[in-house]
Amino acid sequence: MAITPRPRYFYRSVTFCFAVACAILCGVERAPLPVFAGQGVPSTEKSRDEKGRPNILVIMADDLGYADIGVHGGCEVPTPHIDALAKSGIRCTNAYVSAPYCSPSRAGFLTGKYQTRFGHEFNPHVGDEAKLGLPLDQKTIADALKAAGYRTALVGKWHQGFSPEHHPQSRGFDEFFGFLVGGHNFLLHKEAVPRFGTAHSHDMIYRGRDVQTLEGYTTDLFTDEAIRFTSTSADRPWFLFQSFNAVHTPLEIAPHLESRIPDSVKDRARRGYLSLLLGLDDSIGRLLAHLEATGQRQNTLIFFLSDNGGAGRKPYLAFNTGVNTPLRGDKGQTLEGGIRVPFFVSWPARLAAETTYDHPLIALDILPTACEAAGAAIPDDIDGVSLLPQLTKTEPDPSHPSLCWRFGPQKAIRQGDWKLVDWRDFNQSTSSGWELYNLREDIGEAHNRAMEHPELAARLRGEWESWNQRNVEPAWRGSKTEDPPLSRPPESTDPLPTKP
Ligand SMILES: [Ca+2]
Repeated sequence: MAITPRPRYFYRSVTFCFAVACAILCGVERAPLPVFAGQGVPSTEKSRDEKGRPNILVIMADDLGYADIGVHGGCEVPTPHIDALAKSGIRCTNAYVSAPYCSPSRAGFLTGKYQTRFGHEFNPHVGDEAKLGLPLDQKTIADALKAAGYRTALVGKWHQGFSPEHHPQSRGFDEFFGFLVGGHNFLLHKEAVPRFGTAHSHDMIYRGRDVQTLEGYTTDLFTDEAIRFTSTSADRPWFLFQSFNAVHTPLEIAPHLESRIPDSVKDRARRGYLSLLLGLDDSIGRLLAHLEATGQRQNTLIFFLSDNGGAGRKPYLAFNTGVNTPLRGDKGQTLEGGIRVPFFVSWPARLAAETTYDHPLIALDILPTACEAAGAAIPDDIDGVSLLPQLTKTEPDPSHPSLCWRFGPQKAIRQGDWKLVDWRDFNQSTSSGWELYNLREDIGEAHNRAMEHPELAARLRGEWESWNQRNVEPAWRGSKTEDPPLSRPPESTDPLPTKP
């Protein structure tokens, strides 16, 4: 459980020195911090409002393998900045997202609600993205913090709809720099012609609602933008959703990072993944060093997580080589590898460093936690709960009696150490049926205990069924790989059949 912390100033000093040293070693001079008119020398008072409210930063990685970061044992390339961020606060070891897939997971985080309650069960696929997206009657974390007086921005991936009504600036974000769909290439060329309609919507990066012509590396450009947004002098705190698309496909190898990938890694796809991971880690280091240098780090509440698990090496699971060991399964599955993610909470002014929180929590909790920290009203119709009471105690209590998932035919419920799960591979026509695992003893979900504990399995199934009563039919169907016929109602009653 919680580790007795050293004096906070110790970690502040270590973290700052480490961040500065790493920033120098990793070539921060390659992209110096921008200086804007009227800013002058960074002030330690910048972005602090009279009420002392924190800035709020959510750093989301995309399809990050659970085991690929140093703090979880990854060693193929170092991730010193992600690791330092974990150590600067609380590493949550049983943290989940509400879906094993990009768009529904993000819809859950953004609203604080199980996305199956409002039909956002699957990705809005490219052909339909012009009309589909986060349902317009839902409010986002940006809406809540904007209403409380925060400046709000989204940088990077949106994936919550393409239409003007679904645009981030229609959903609570004052500023937007990034792309609207589910993926994007990383190496940008000014001569490229923007085009929409492919899986990666190449070269469609927007500032606000205007397409940009850009050259560079998207991970770096998104970090430049984050630094710009958090450098703007203001008497109001800010909320930034820093939504990196690394380490999602395409697995492009950046020329400026390739020399840091070990020669021992021969597989080109894996080399591409590690290139994306190096770029992500460098960027997080640069952003955190900026917050430190501008006096904002202490009173910035930072969440770091991935939107779902690594995609492994299964081509039908958006192959990215991400490694989730010791967890079983990958992106797209309700096994632990799809839904349990790296998750850290760092707020040096309020939370102890070098600690862990081991009870189950879910990304739905970010919205109410941020609202409580900001003194903002917490919406009363959400499923997430504020984690502050747990994270600020030395003996935290469980925040949720149970957590539940539905993703097409796949289902799961976690209660204490036990998990009941019905999962499938995208290449299988049937799901597993209900299986029961004790995650404390069996984190790899290797030993199905359903036959040993039929009453427990039946009770958990009943609780999942009760939870499911509050869900609705999907507002649109997923692709036939993620949403196969076995989970669908008869075709004649299906209002939104999948596009061919
Ligand atoms: Ca994802």
